[in-house]
Order: sequence, then structure tokens, then C-alpha cells
Amino acid sequence: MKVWTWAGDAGTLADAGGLTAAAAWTGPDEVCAMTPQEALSQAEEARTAQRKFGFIECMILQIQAMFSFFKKKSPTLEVPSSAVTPTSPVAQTAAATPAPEQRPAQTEPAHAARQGWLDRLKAGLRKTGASITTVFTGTRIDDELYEELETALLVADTGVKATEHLLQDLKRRVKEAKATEPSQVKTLLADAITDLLLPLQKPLSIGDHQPTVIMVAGVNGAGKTTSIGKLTKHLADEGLSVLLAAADTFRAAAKEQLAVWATRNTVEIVSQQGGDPAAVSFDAVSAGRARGRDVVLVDTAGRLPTQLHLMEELKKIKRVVQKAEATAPHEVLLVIDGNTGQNALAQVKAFDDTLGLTGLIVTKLDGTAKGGVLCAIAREKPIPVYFIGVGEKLEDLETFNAREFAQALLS
Ligand SMILES: Nc1nc2c(ncn2[C@@H]2O[C@H](COP(=O)(O)OP(=O)(O)OP(=O)(O)O)[C@@H](O)[C@H]2O)c(=O)[nH]1
Ligand SMILES: [Mg+2]
Repeated sequence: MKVWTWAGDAGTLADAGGLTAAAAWTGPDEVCAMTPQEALSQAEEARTAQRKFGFIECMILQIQAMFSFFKKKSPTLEVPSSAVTPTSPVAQTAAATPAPEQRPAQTEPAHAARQGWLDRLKAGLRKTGASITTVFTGTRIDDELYEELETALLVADTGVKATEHLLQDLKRRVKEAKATEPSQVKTLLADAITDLLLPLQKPLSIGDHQPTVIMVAGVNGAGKTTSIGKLTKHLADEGLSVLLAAADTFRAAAKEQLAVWATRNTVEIVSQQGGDPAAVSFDAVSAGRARGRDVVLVDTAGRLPTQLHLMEELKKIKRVVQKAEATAPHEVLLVIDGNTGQNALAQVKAFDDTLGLTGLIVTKLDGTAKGGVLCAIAREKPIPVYFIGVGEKLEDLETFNAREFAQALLS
């Protein structure tokens, strides 16, 4: 499996750089099976690459790890390279990659884009950051510091269980490090939050199935349709063919809203006038199969977990999708509004009970969101956070990185 990047030319070149570096150390037959499964293991490979192949390849791999938007499993890349006929635009671009010395300049915009996005995340979480960092402005590490920190974490929506866990873990780290300054405690807290959040860091995998069927659910106005639009853009930019299913047949103008995204991204959409959501989903998955599309994204209507008949409707959509394609849906994503506080955790639990979630998208972390709820999710219902949204624009959806998030939370 190969981790692909989305960040425009720079991403594609970085990706190709990964292939080049891998080819050099594994031999051509293993290039196709290069398995940097997770961004972290990629970073480790990058370090190895640095020793073996010098700074340029290392930079490319590190940037590749940093900017991975989703994992793309490309069938053409799983056979011996001698038999490879790159078919996707991404693979073709990779094959035609220019000499390595041209790459570092190309990676600059990608780095700048990620930095800009991180700045927006930090700005969104500024209030939380301010109230937590105030705790470390004193001169002593004492009970009062821990009490203030407990309050700040609870106020930041971290929840009782995650707060208790973090405090316990932090005290252990402080003891081990023999820390004496409150500023050291802040650094150790960033480490503790990173470790707590790490199980949530996982890229979305595309390509194990064709089509990969992704069902998207959530409460009203959480940001489902917008996130689908942003995701479609990134998938389409990777050369993947996407088909959208307008399975929100409930809200007025819902399918028109999705159609705008379909037009904007020049992808197909399946919708029905006043149709049944399960029927639309069935048609879309069947069409996706028949037309050999890479991804089918199913947009569903917003609903509260307490609306039991509507939760049953979601189950029905899932069942009917399975009828169209036995292995589908391959991903069931819940979109949660980052401003929902502890209620987000309740939503995760309820939708998971109903649907069996495979991933989360957390939106609106640019507003008044406090961010701590991700710690609560990590502690009580650790379902991968594939993406986080920090705005309404196309570029405002990014992959979740535990370390970056912890640092943004404490900045
Ligand atoms: N600030 C901000 N706004 C967002 C974000 N994601 C979505 N929105 C906005 O939230 C509003 C609702 O977004 P939708 O995508 O329509 O939400 P939805 O979950 O599809 O809504 P329903 O289909 O009605 O349940 C829109 O105004 C979006 O522009 C985000 O990350 N940040
Ligand atoms: Mg919607």
C-alpha cells in the first residue's frame, strides 16, 4: 500500500520521490509493495532514507508523511513493476517525475499550505490555549497548578475521564523528568495529549475496493455536505473518479447543495426527485460499480440520535447499500461539529451503536470550539479522526495529526 499526497504538484512530486527512494533501497520488484502504512512509520523510513540517500529524498519522504491526505491503494502498484502500466493520472505523473534536484523548491508551497492551515487551527483554539497556558505562568509545580490545570481541561470539553487520565499521566512524566519549572510541565502535557490522541491518527484508505463506498452521517448542520464537497475535491485532484449520492432527500435544497459541489468538482451525482434515501444510495452504489468509479460518497440527512425512526432509516441505508455491494459501505463516517462540546462524545457513541462507525470528521474547529473533546473521544470511544475542518473553504479540511493538534491546543 502506498500513501499518496494531495497537495498539488508538490504532493505528487513528493509521492514520486517516495517511489524513487524506495526503488533505490528495496530494488525494483519491491517498489510496488512499499508499505509505509502510517505517517509515523513513513517518518522513520525518511530517517533511514536520510542516512542512505541524503537530504533530498529524506525531505521528500518527511513531507509526504506530513501531508498524507488519505491512503490510496492502487491495484496497478501491487504487481511487479515490470508489469506496471500506470493508469491513473497520479501514477503517470509519478512515473514522469523530473530529477530529484528539482523537488525541494516544489515542496515549499505544500509546506506553506499546511502551515497556513495550522495557523487557522491555532487561531480557532486560541481561547483554550490561553486558559491552559495561563496555568504554567507561575513559578512552582504544586497542587494549585494541577488544580488549575484540571479546571482548564474540563472547561475545554476534555471530560472527566480524559482529564483524570491526563493529570495522572502528567504527574508521572513530571516525576520521571524531574521537572522543576512550570514551563517544562507544559511541554510534558503536550506529550501526554499527543500520546492520548495518537490512536485517532489514521489516514482514510481508498482503493481496497472499487468503488470504495463512504457513507457520511451526523446531526443537523454538522458540516456533512461541506466536508463531502471538500473531500471530493481532494479525491478528484488525485485522479480518482468520484460519484456522489444525494441521499439527503429530507431537507429542502439538500440535493441542490450537493449538486453544486458535484458541478464544482466535475463529478457525477445520483439523486432522485423526492426519492427514498436508501433507494438513492442503492442506485448510486450500483452505478458506481457499473461505471467503475473509485469512490462513492453518500450524503445523508442530518438527524439527532434521539430521533429513533431516523436512526433506523440510517440502518436501512446501510443495509440497502450492502445489497448493492456486499462489502460496502467500506467507511461509515460521522461528522461532528467541534463546537458541540461533550455532546459530541454522546453523538459518537450513539451513531456508533447504530451504524458501527469507522471514522470521524471534526468540523468548525475555527470558531469557538474548545478542542478538548478529541481527548474525551480518544479516551472513551477511540474512533479514527480522518479529517478536521477549520473553515468553509475548500482548503479548510485537513488530516488529523495528534502532535500538531496537541501543540495547537496549547499554543
Ligand atoms: N466555520 C466553519 N463552518 C463550516 C465548517 N464546515 C461546515 N461549515 C458550515 O456549516 C454550515 C452547515 O454545513 P453543511 O455542510 O450544510 O452541514 P450538514 O451537516 O450537511 O447539514 P444538514 O444536511 O442540514 O444536516 C454551512 O454554513 C457550512 O459552510 C467548518 O469547518 N468551519
Ligand atoms: Mg447536508
